[in-house]
Amino acid sequence: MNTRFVQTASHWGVYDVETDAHGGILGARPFDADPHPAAYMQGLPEMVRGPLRIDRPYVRAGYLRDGPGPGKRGGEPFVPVDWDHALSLVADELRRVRARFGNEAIYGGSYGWASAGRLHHGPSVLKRFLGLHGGYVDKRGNHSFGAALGIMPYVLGRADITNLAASWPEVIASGRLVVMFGGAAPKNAQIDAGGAVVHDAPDWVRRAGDADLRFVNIGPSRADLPPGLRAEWIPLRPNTDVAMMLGLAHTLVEDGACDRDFLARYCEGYDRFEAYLTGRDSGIARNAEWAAGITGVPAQRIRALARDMAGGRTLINTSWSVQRADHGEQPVWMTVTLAAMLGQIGLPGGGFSLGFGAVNGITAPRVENMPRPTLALGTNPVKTYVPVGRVADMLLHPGSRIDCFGARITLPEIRLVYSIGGNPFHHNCNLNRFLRAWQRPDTVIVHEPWWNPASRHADIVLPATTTMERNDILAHENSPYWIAMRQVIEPVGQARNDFDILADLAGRLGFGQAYTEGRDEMGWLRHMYAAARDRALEAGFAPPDFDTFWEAGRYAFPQPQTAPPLLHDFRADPERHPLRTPSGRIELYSQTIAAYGYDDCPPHPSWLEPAEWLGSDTARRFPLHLLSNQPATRLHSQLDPAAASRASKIAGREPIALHPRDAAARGIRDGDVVRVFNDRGGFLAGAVLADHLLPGVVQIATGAWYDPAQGGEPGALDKHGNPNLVTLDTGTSCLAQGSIAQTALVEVERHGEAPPVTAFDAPAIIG
Ligand SMILES: Nc1nc2c(c(=O)[nH]1)N[C@H]1C(S)=C(S)[C@@H](COP(=O)(O)OP(=O)(O)OC[C@H]3O[C@@H](n4cnc5c(=O)[nH]c(N)nc54)[C@H](O)[C@@H]3O)O[C@H]1N2
Ligand SMILES: Nc1nc2c(c(=O)[nH]1)N[C@H]1C(S)=C(S)[C@@H](COP(=O)(O)OP(=O)(O)OC[C@H]3O[C@@H](n4cnc5c(=O)[nH]c(N)nc54)[C@H](O)[C@@H]3O)O[C@H]1N2
Ligand SMILES: [Mo]
Repeated sequence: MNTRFVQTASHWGVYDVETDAHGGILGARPFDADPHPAAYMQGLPEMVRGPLRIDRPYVRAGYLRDGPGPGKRGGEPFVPVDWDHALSLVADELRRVRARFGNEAIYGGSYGWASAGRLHHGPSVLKRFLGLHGGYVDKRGNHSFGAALGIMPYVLGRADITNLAASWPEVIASGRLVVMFGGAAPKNAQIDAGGAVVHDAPDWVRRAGDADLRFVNIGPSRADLPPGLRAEWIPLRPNTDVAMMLGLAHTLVEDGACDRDFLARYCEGYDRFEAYLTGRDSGIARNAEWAAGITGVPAQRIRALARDMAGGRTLINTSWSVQRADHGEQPVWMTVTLAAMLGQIGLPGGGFSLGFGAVNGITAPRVENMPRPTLALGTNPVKTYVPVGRVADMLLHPGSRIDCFGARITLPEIRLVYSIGGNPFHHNCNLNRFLRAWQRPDTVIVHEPWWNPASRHADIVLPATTTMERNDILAHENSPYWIAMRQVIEPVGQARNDFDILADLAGRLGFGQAYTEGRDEMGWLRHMYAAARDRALEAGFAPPDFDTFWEAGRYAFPQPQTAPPLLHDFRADPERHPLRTPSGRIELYSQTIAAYGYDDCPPHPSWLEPAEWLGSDTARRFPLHLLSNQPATRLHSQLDPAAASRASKIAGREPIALHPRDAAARGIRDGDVVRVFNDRGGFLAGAVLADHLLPGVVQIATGAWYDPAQGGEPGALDKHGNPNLVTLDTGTSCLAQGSIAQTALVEVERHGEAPPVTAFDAPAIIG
């Protein structure tokens, strides 16, 4: 049979899709340079023509009947309309809202990973479009490492969080002891925002396992480091990392093992912190015994580890998950502080690292000055923003004031929400409250390829293409490649590219030329490529002209073998390379933060009790700490209906891991359907007994498509296993307002008669 292979790419890898003579999709084969392709590589070819594709534009029945206004989003059937009708509804509504309420009533902060590719990135084309329409309320921060983004400018004078991880070559060549809070689960290195090209984490793990290197995994799950590293596991109560780090720090002081020269030369405010640590200010010494009472780690073990750490080169890594919790700024700040006390910041294999292994390319030596083809976002005349996790507050309480990023902002009154490339019913916490909020605005417009929770909760649903139906370029700063992403098949049904949908709307609204600049898809790719190539040539690289690149399918930049340690230049010469903090040094006490006067973010790293944890009163009613980590079988909610994700489900539901002791106490057996709940809501899941967890901790991956027993009804039980029914939607603190998905207590019980899962059924269509 005549088949052909066409190269495309995704956040989880580059691959060739095989099609037959009639355009039928046969499957995908991995990129030739990729030694360990992602487990779910076949997911998109499998789903691209599946039954959940949205075949044409749709409007929620109540919206079509009544027009803009609050409505029962999520609970009503949809009515098919033609493109012209759908686009005139959108254009008219944008005009109406702008004229009556102004651009500040349009929320375009649209959060989400969308798909790989430098042109067809949903949230970016939306920003370009809404900026030209006069502006929009934007989001600030992200769900991934919001607390770190908020605190690091005060501590290190920088917010480039993804550049704060050590690299594998550095660790293997120079490391001795690697202490990891929250581990570095290899499943997470399958993806990168913008595209993973080569998956080499398993090879690095093998080399690290062979090297003379010791790993210590501190956290609630032994499974957070691969067995090949033969790590020592120190089980820790969730959200108590700061107490553990303080116990370690106190031991260094007791032993006289602090590097006082380093602290004096490179740091600001250590004395103030030490007064807190030793109890000189309060009478409470944060020593190993104190830490043991909070963390559940025996005091001798804390002391022994501190001594090991002081005994030679030590790298301390804290995973992003640790800061996705109440007061998440503190563990990040305390990580830097502990590393500063050891005095090895700037030395290879020493100091601190953040998010080592959290995404694919973060542990790779980076190509300096590698340009990327880019679509200009343009400017946003509206300056109002909200922290990304505070969208429900914004919709429920317009006009109220909140602190964030050192400012006090007033939450705007939003009438129209435009969302592309994200799943709000995946990324937001406390979904019952979020659903009430989402039903408030006049209009919600969503572009989506699939009938998933994002599109099901919209008023106007515009069917979007996937990467397989368009041309694009992959280029990521963490990966030394430019990759041609070629169109594999014709658009499915009436789907259109996000870029083209917005170009059409821009034309209707009178700024078509400004939006497209007269270029179509290939015109833009050539233009973006040419500009990036010019910069690459100036920097001494030699990418070919566009046609040669497109034909070859890739351009590989020369990748360095090693990366310099973080802050090595600052260490070498702090006067010539000061940090962009007020003192030019690492701030262990911040005058700026002191001046804010926040109770929930003191001016030096501190242990603050999380809103919910195993030591809190709430634990009497809800005695299990729920962790919701990133899934091994998909990217967030993407590819949940594909075979790899479905194969992982238990009785069709997302697996939740429980310690056998906790299961036995509740009469729960392996494979049972259980109900997980607290005062905020509940969901069903499939029980898996697992002794890799600390007793008292349960764990479920994020990303199961929200499947309420009654659509559109806040409070309805989710039948499929979405952890955000029970998570808390308050911010980390007044400083960063980051999301705190890892702070949630629950109870789990066996569920008798379980209703069928309907997450992967399309909604009712009428008319
Ligand atoms: N409980 C809990 N919740 C969490 C987390 C957690 O640890 N625990 N993690 C948080 C984190 S770190 C993150 S980053 C967020 C992620 O949250 P999201 O980024 O919102 O999750 P995705 O599932 O990737 O959503 C992407 C959506 O875009 C759609 N899409 C893909 N390509 C295209 C396209 O080309 N055009 C259009 N129009 N749509 C497209 C997909 O179908 C999907 O619906 O979740 C957060 N939520
Ligand atoms: N395959 C796959 N990979 C992904 C993603 C995906 O969807 N799929 N999502 C990507 C995204 S958007 C992001 S932001 C990164 C996130 O990267 P991370 O935040 O590092 O990843 P998680 O899997 O959420 O969490 C890692 C581990 O942290 C531990 N942990 C949780 N709470 C605590 C705590 O309080 N203390 C300690 N010590 N440990 C704790 C849990 O045991 C958990 O397994 O992952 C990325 N990688
Ligand atoms: Mo993330």
